[in-house]
Amino acid sequence: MYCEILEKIREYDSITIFRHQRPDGDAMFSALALHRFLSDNFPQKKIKVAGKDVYNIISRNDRISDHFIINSLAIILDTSILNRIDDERASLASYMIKIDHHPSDDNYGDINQVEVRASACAEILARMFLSRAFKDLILSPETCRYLYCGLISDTINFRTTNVTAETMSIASKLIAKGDLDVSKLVEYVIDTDLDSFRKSTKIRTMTQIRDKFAYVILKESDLKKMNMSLMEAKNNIDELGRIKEINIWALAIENEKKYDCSVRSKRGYVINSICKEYGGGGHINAAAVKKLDRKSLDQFFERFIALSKKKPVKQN
Ligand SMILES: [Mn+2]
Repeated sequence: MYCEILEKIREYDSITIFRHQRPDGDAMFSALALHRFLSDNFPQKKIKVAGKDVYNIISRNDRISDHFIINSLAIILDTSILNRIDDERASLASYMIKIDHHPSDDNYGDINQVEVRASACAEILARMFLSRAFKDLILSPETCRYLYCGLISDTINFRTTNVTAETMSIASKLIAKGDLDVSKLVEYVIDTDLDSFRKSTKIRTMTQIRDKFAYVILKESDLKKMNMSLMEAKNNIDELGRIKEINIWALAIENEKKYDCSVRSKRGYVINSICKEYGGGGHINAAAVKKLDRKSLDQFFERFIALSKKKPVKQN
């Protein structure tokens, strides 16, 4: 598959890189890594990064004409479904390559490089760049740095259940090849500023516990009081993790009278199937739903309360 992707890259004079709406670190750093990699290796090609939304640490949203997209190869990163791409013009492109690690039935690409065992989209890109098919191409320290940032962003510095020996092996190669300062990059990507720290502290005090399920419901009025955006609030889901007694945790945020809810779980607690029933989706231990009314949210939570009391199932 990696050979086919490289063939397509060679074939096109212009390439547009896409990512999902409200990009997280994996989506943004993967886009930057791919942009850097392609620019280093194919300076004669025109490479653009599409997107409207921004990411808090670093962003790149190029101005791109319809004409450019129509004639370009589209590479879509970290985006499981077509209508989550942060520029609906992606489907205008003459050829689409999807590179993603989310389980999904939406094979919208002409090539679909979907590796659900990968901890991050950045892990897939790194594996591809390090693969035999790509061995004659330049992998610059900047590309390594972006990939490593994507990796630690999605895995919260290698804490999530989808981190594997392969993840660490790839991380190790990136550190060596890019001569990366690991502690500096953790500070850059993971550490919080004082303002966010204070807000997270407030959110933690709002935690409610039912059996082995922990959750916070943030109303629009709470966000207003804390002067917090929806996106900023969402990042706090991990604040509810790291509790030994808790197996599943969730953060619901009111948005236009409905609730968007992120859910996380420990290994052995399968939550994405429940999210799917409520119109959402995601990974086994990290999933989300959107636009639930209050009644559905309560029912949704009841499912996790029940599940949280059960013994974990085997999960590789
Ligand atoms: Mn990701």
